[in-house]
Parts: sequence; C-alpha cells; structure tokens
Amino acid sequence: METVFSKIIEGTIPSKKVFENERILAFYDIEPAAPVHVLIIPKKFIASMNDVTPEDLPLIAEIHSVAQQIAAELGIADSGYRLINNCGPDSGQAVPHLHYHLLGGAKLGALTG
Ligand code: D5M
Repeated sequence: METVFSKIIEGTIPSKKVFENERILAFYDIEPAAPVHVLIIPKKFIASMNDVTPEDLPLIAEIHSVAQQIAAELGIADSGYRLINNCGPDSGQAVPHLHYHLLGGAKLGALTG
C-alpha cells in the first residue's frame, strides 16, 4: 500500500534521516511534539500493530534496538524518552504504515487516555 511513509522509503518524498539499514528507516517527524521527535518505521509494509505477525517479531525487536541507539546518539538516553505506537482510529493513527514515535528532549506531559 502506498502511503507518505512508502514514498519516504522510496525517496520520492524527502525526509531528514537519522538511521537507515536494509530493514528500518528513522527520520524526524514533520510535526514535532517534543524537542526530539523521530519516527522509526520498518521498510516492509505492515499497516499497523494489528498486522504484526510472529515472523515480524525479530524486526520489532530490532526497532527497539534502533530506538535505544538513536536515543543514545541524540543525547536523550539518560534524561529519558517515550516510544509510542498508535494503532487504529481511536489512537489517532494517521498513516497506515507501522511506525513508532521516539519522543524526548524535555519533560514530557502525562499520558492521557
Ligand atoms: O503519526 C503520523 C506522524 O507522521 C505524524 O506525527 C506526522 C508525521 N508525518 C506525516 N508526514 C510526514 C512527512 N512527510 N515527514 C515526516 N513526518 C511526517 P500517527 O501515529 O499516524 O498519528
């Protein structure tokens, strides 16, 4: 499925990349909600967390490892950060391609629900 994120992966939409390998891409969110706001996405199309299969779990684990690495590189590992996945309409998921928000760089507000 073509989304803004598949176009970023293809390079037809520009992004400010912070990490890339064969499986994963991370880039700055265009609408930052914190001083550090990076999106981490699999290059493989997975629409949402509901569509993650057991075969995808090594990829999901690697995304956590990449988040840890980016947090360290951007200097927020010790001060702290959040890794958020929005899944489905009630969460506000706007882009139907699995992604994780890495947020930090300031004291973050309380989670609301
Ligand atoms: O988050 C989707 C996020 O994707 C939202 O924070 C804006 C971001 N976004 C949308 N288009 C772009 C481009 N072109 N570059 C960078 N970031 C982008 P969700 O969890 O689906 O609400």
